[in-house]
Amino acid sequence: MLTFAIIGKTNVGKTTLFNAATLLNAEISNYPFTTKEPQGGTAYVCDLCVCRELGLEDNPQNSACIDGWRYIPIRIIDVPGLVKDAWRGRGLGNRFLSAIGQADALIHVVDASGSIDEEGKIDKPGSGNPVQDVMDIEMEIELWISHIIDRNNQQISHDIEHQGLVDSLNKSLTGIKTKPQHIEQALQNAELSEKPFKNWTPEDTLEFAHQLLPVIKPTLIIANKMDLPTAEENLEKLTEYYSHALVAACSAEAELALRLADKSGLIKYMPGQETFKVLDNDALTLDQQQAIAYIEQNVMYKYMRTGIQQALNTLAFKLLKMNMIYPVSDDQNFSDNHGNILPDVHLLEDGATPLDLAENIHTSLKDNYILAIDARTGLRLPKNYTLRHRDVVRIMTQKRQKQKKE
Ligand SMILES: Nc1nc2c(ncn2[C@@H]2O[C@H](COP(=O)(O)OP(=O)(O)OP(=O)(O)O)[C@@H](O)[C@H]2O)c(=O)[nH]1
Ligand SMILES: [Mg+2]
Repeated sequence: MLTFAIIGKTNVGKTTLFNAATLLNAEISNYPFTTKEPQGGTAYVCDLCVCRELGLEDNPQNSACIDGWRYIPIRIIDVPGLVKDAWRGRGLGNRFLSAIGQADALIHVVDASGSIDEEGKIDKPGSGNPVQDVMDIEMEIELWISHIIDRNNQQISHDIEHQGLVDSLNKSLTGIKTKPQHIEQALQNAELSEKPFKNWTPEDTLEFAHQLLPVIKPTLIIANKMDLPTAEENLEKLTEYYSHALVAACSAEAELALRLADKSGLIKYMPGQETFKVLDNDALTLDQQQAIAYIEQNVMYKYMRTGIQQALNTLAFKLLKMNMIYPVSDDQNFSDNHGNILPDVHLLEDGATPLDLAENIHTSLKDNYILAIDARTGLRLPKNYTLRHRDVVRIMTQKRQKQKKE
């Protein structure tokens, strides 16, 4: 399953965002280091479902369809707050850095209101430096990566003789999900492709880690706490400084409040939407009315939405270039063998073929693969066909063809 890790300094709102996205109740507080262990949960990415376009009433099995929007589960991990020198074991140590290694992409939360100091303690809004905060955390991860390389120096030097530099480095870094092409690209960007590994300086190793990080962990920066007045100026600074990256304006607390209010039946709110509807104004306490007015005024009118659902979608569809593919067993009825219409959606990377889809469903499907059919047109898809976002595909396997003949 696609996995996103939520990273950032302590007290920036990671757990609030995690709770909003998963509606679990991980402990939230304004003490530094409230979260002590990485914890995982299920969130969703969503896009328009094909059901309406095809005029079908669907019965989703591995995902959900709400008002014509298909929600696909992904895993998110709330990583405890990082501080300077975490890679050396400072703060809560570096043991949870490995949670970052498992992730396909990173959600880097920063307190855009500037309400935390260098150490992550709550301070006067506007006094912090969010641009520096992002840099500090990135530096920690890069130092951690270079530390892995340093630790494996002897092994890498030994392996190079048989496998070459790319494969040896890749072997030492598989724990953080590298691929040989990532290593090659980072070596090139760091201008280290030709330099013998034995001559690398500590600066070379760090530069390699710096180039590797964005390649292996596409990152979305979440400028959080946008509901606070001091955030707007910092958002501008963040977008300017990180012009090469995506910066999303969010209010995790507003999203959490809206989702909770929706869950308890006070309002109707669909994550990602620009509006919400109060169902029964009389049922709201004064506090609740004030909270809703605050969110309307400081988040919804200003930024159109809380930003959380868009952030998850942007990571999946734009940064990781995932496509939603609908496999079906019956291409006439767009259903599985039990008659469920458009039962499943699989997230596959851009460039994936029908054979990749078969493998993603089950390895046995890949082994018995014969051909794939585009369910919309009934036409056979070439083996090297590149699947497109929202394709509906029937995979035919050997066994099924034999059964057909009988
Ligand atoms: N105004 C405002 N406050 C927020 C927002 N998101 C989180 N907070 C507050 O920021 C404080 C820290 O939130 P947490 O979610 O516990 O932060 P964290 O990053 O998980 O902190 P650690 O686990 O200690 O690293 C809490 O007081 C939250 O209520 C937001 O969007 N707006
Ligand atoms: Mg936390």
